[in-house]
Amino acid sequence: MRLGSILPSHGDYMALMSTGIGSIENSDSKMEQFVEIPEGVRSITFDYNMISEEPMEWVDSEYDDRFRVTITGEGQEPVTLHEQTVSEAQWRAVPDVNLDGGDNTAYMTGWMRVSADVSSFAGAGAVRIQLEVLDEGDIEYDTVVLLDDVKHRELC
Ligand SMILES: [Ca+2]
Ligand SMILES: [Ca+2]
Ligand SMILES: [Ca+2]
Repeated sequence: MRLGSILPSHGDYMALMSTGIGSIENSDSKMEQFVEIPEGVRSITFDYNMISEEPMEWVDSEYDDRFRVTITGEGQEPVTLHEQTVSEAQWRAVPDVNLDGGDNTAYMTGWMRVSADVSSFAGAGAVRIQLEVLDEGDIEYDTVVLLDDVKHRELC
């Protein structure tokens, strides 16, 4: 699978989440999974590449799409493991990607590796891990997040 000239960070496959294509009513997109984090697991790691048409025209505006990863323990409030907003990202142009709507100048963060501490949830029963790509302020200018190489890491 590929999006323009963008290739997966590992292997041949990657997952795509979007505020446009494939999302409900052309807006937010959500993936969630209930998992048990085994005793001794310290962190989860994943790679993501955020692509958006909001840059550079709408950086630091009220249009500020975001990618957010949260973890929620049984009966607890969600804890944010990672959040990337359009306004806070470092962007580079991807001339061969044009998402539906918006304009024709798309930018990407490039593949970023996240390692998030989940040690306090290890051995504590089922947790919900939620990944969201959120439209903030508009639904015209879309944002896509590519995901790859999701893993957990044991304490050693
Ligand atoms: Ca477009
Ligand atoms: Ca743009
Ligand atoms: Ca948007």
